[in-house]
Amino acid sequence: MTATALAGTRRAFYDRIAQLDMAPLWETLHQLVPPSPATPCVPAMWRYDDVRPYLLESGRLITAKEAVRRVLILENPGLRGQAAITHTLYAGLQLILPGEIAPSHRHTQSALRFIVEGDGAYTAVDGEKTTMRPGDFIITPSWTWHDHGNDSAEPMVWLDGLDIPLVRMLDAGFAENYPEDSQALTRPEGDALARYGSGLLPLGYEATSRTSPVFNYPYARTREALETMRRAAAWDPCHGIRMTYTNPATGSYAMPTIGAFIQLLPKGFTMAPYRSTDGTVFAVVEGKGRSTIADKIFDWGPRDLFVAPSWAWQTHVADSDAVLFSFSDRPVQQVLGLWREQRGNR
Ligand code: 1HN
Repeated sequence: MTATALAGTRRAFYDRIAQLDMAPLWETLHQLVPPSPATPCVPAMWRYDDVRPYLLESGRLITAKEAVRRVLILENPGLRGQAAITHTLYAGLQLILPGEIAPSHRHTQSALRFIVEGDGAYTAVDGEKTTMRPGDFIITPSWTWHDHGNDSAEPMVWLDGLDIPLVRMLDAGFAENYPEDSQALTRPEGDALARYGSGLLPLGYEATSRTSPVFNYPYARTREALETMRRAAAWDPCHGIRMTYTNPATGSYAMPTIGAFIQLLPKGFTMAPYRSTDGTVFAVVEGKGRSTIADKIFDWGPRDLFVAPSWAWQTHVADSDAVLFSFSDRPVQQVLGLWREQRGNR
């Protein structure tokens, strides 16, 4: 048989087996097990100044109540239409205006909030309210009731991060609405932080879930920790001072599916190149700088957002002291034994 004849015979064979819902592995084997991650996710950046007018415009188009959650999804340009910023994670910017309530519901998807703008709106999670301030890291564990409200006089905006694409892939999504807009509160504000987040734990406490019992990690405390550490700590050549938000009862990540980090980059320092298999979303809290992600260069300032795909080289430079928040699916990859990282030379 000539090569062309053989190709034709194979094609006809593929067509025949397709009718039995079968396909030849040898045609796709190399794509199925690439030598290194071949993600459709691309490096991308959202400048807050570009996005903010549209966010406020959405506030004139729909109420928080009608929308349930008034969010503009940050779609990775390589993953359009999938509500995904990386292959496993969703990100969006949520707006809640003075006087509004985003009604209570719960779902198996875990969520994090990182507060971007405004001061004094609240979120209620699992029977407790917390006031949100810029830079606060707040979690909504899987299957906990949560609603948001804005009793302040200003619009409030935060970054939402959820494991939606991951849970979708696992077909493990459930959701339900609370019978009223606001859930019943069973504990005073600050209870969880006092009880579990003060270097103390209740006598005999045993973790009943993988998710942290602390649900607001206030920026004031985080920032103070970074500031104190900088005086003693050696800077990591790739990360500056980078810390993981943890579950105080287990020492592990705050949530089982999403890892979150905060890092201080010193002024004028060029970080060494770094890459890891967890595609990572970054939110700039303070400072100005530049990140090279694969072949893209992003100049960033406060409130800007960018994403680094799996296994893309990243290098950060801070023009002034800078604080970056970030999140990824690292806990999932680590528990499955899949996570890899590589450090480059400066
Ligand atoms: C959700 O419940 C929130 O509670 C935000 O604020 C974004 C995106 C998809 C599905 C549920 C929230 C969400 C979400």
